Amino acid sequence: ASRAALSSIPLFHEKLLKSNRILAVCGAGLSAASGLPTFRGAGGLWRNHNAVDLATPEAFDADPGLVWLFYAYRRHMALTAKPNPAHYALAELARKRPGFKCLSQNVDNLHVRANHPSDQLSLLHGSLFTLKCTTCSWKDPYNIADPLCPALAPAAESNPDPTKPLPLLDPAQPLAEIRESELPHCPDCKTELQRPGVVWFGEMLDEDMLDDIEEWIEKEPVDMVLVVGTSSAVYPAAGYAERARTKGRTSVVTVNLEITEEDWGRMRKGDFGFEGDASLLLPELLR
Ligand code: BJW
Ligand code: ZN
Repeated sequence: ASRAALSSIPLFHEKLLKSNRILAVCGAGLSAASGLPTFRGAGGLWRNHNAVDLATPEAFDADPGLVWLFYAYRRHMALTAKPNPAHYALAELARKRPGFKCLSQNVDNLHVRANHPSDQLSLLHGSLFTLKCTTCSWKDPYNIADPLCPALAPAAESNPDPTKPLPLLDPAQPLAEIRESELPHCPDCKTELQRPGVVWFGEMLDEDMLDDIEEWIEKEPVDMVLVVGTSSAVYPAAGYAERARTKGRTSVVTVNLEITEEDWGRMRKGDFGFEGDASLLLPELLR
C-alpha cells in the first residue's frame, strides 16, 4: 500500500469507530513535546554518556553516584515538565472506551498526571518516582523529593545562566565525586543503597503486570494497536503490536516523528502510519 493510503485520517476514524479493543504501546517520543529527551538519536546523550548505557545494572554497580545523578536530573526534569495534549488524548480515550489499554515504557509519571485511569495503564519500565532497595524487598512506591539528598542537589538546580548549557550537562565541567555514603540508603536493611524503581536492561519486568497484559491480549481479538513515539527497539514492549495482531482484523497504527522506509515496509493491509509530533497528531486522531 502507498504511504498516502496508509495515512488517511478519515479511514483511520472509520476504523477507530468500529474498534472496541484498543491497545497503545508508548515510548519516549510521547513526552518529547513536554521537553523530556528521548533515549536514542539526538538528545540521547547525557554529558558524554549514552542514556541507554546509564540505564543498566552494570553502570549502577560501577558508579552509583553518576547513575543516581542521571536519574536525579531526570526526576527533576519530569517534575518540572507538564503532560502534553497526547497524554490527555490517551487518558480521555481510556475514559470513553473501557476496552482501551495503554502500555507505556515511559517512567516520567506524565500519564498519571494527565489522569489516565490506573486500571487502563501499565507502566512497563516502572517509575522514576519509585524507590527501592538494591538488595532487600523495601520499596517506596511514590517519592517526589527533589533533591532526594544533598549530594544530588546539583541535579535539581535551575540554570544560573540560561544563555549557557546547564553546568551539570556540560561534559567540560567536572562532576563533584559522590561517595556511596552520601547516597540514599535502604531504611530497612540499612546497609544497601536505594535505586530508582525502573527496569534496566537484563532485568525482569513485573511478572504480575506481564501476566495481566498477556491475559488482556488473549481474552478477545484486538481491533487496533497504537504504537506511539517509540523506536520499538526494546523488548518485550517492541513485540506487543505483532503479538496482539489477528490477521485481517487488527490495524497497527504507527504515530512517530519519523517513520522509516523499513517501518512502512513492515506494515500490513489495514495498518496506518502517521508521521509527525504525537502531541499534535494524537488529539486529532483520537478526537
Ligand atoms: C517522536 C517524537 C515526537 C521523537 N512525536 N514521536 C528479545 C529479543 C532481543 C532482545 C531481548 C528480547 N527480550 C529481551 C531482550 C533483552 C532486552 C532488549 O530488548 N534488548 C534490545 C536492545 C534488543 N530487554 C530487556 O532486557 C528487558 N528485560 C527483559 O526482557 O527481561 C527478561 C530478559 C532478560 C535478559 C534477556 C532476555 C530476557 C528490559 C528492558 C528495559 C529497558 N529499560 C529502559 C530504561 C528504563 C529506565 C529509564 O528510563 O532510564 O527503558 S532502556 C530505554 O529504552 C527505556 C525506554 O523505555 C526504552 C525504549 O525507548 P523508547 O521509548 O522507544 O525511546 P527511543 O529514544 O528509542 O525512541 C523514541 C522514538 O520517538 C523515536 O522513534 C523517535 O522518532 C520518536 N519521537 N519525538 C512522536 N514529538
Ligand atoms: Zn534493603
